[in-house]
Amino acid sequence: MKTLIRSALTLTAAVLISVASAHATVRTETGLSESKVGASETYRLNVPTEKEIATTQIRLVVPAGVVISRFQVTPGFTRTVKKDANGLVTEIVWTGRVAPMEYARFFFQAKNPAAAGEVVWKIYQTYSDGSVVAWDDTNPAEGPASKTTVK
Ligand SMILES: [Cu+2]
Repeated sequence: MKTLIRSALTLTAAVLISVASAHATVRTETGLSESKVGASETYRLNVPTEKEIATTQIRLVVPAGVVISRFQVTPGFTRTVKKDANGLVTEIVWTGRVAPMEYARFFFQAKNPAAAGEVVWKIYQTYSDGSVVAWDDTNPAEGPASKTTVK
């Protein structure tokens, strides 16, 4: 009986850990955290809903030096972009619904920075109650920013 309780607790802990680590991330389309200097890359923004209410909006701040060229169609979502004076996309907002236990993926093409370094993707996830989860390293333990090593 004791063993049974202990293994049940271990299982619960494992489930909690795996849920907690399902952060909003940007990776290459094949799931990598690295890419090449100056290359055209397809990136994948992955956003899991981690509360018992739906995600309603996702905002991505485009890192300096990254030039976004094209978006894959994402059914069920509308997209707005902010551009700078040179017409470069600086920010993207997707509005739609990601229900509890679901995740959404947004693919886009971009040109990497011309110099090697770490690209930091800041993601802001809004829930239906208006709460916003910041994946921007403000609190690295709770909301780490996603990074791509460009080399
Ligand atoms: Cu998470």
